[in-house]
Amino acid sequence: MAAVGDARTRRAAVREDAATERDANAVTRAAITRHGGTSALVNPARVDSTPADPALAGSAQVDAALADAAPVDSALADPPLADPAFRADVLAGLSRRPRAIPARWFYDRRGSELFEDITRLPEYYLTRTERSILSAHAADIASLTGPGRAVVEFGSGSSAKTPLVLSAVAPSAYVPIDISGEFLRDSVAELERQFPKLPIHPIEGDFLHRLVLPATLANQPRLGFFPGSTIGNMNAPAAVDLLRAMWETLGEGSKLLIGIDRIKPVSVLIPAYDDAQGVTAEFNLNLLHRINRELGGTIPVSAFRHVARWNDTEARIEMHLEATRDVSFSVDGRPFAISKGKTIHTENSYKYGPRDARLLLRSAGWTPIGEWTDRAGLFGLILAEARAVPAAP
Ligand code: SAH
Ligand code: AVI
Repeated sequence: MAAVGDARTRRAAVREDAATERDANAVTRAAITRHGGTSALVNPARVDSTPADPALAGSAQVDAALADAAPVDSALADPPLADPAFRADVLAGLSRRPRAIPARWFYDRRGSELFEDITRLPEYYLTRTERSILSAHAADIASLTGPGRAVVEFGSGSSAKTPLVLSAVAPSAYVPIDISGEFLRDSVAELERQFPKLPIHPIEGDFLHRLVLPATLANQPRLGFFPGSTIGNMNAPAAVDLLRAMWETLGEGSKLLIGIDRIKPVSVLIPAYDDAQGVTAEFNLNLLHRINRELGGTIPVSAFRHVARWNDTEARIEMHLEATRDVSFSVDGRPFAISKGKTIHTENSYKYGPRDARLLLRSAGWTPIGEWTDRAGLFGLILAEARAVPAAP
């Protein structure tokens, strides 16, 4: 079991665990619970690295990368230990065409802080709208869920909306799951102050992987909580896979309270993802800083700009980082080049109509039993139940 000390110790533990997993295909575990001894799955790293683009293998590019090396965070004498899954995703993502890096890597400590800043922006309607729906309908939600459930939150972040749910549903325990470990611990400390009698079992890990809930929750009914429209950051197959995995983790008869952002005019959507103060741009560009810091990258961050686009066919906001000039750099010693105008695709944020959202849930065995929205219909909050899929007629 990995001890949970400072960030460096934890990353080292995760790294060891990943090596163990590669060797023995074992599930790795660590605990970060204040209730002592309860185990929880921690970030079993994937090692599905894709080979580098052979077109970039020439020494001319290596020379260009060295010549172009800008003053970067990697100049730090003692860079933090890298998560092997982060390294694999970045190297594969920069090698494929179109270039794309999974959005979950936004969330180092700085990324989590920047996301919190985003939630307070006037243009970012999602957070305040969802919170207003939760406040207005907490009693209805509680009467449909019933008391005494263990609340399991996926991508809990600051847990800022959680008190609204915990106060309403009289939970038996709370299990926040997040990939952003330091931030998770700070959020838990704050919740412990607010709910001193509530058992809290945080899990630092990737909710896309198999999760094992603490054994003490074995016989407790569960309520999954997945707010913020984080489900929108996955494409439909990945979203269905995740919802199915949640079904398996939580079990038949469990409930899931999920926030899903709705399709709306582009004039509202674009500013929400490209705000006037440039906070979303900083959030997006922080991914490059993180690569430089943790993977020994030499990316000249100032040669990239934040781009947010609406893709109507796919019903999604896309975030990209666009090169404003031809750039060459290296990551983890591997050379890369990006021509002016080309982008790294960093995030999708899918938006759903109410029927699409319900269909998505049903596709994964979740039957909607309650639904709430705001007056303008900007955002949907759905309560669903894990039922065995009925036989088709
Ligand atoms: N639930 C909060 C935060 C949403 S931001 C809210 O509604 O405001 C998305 C959160 O999910 C971040 O805290 C991020 O660290 C976490 N996250 C993103 N991908 C994840 C993954 N694959 N596994 C675990 N946590 C993830
Ligand atoms: C976490 N997730 C739901 C946010 C979203 O709206 O897609 C992340 C985000 N990206 C840019 N702004 C906020």
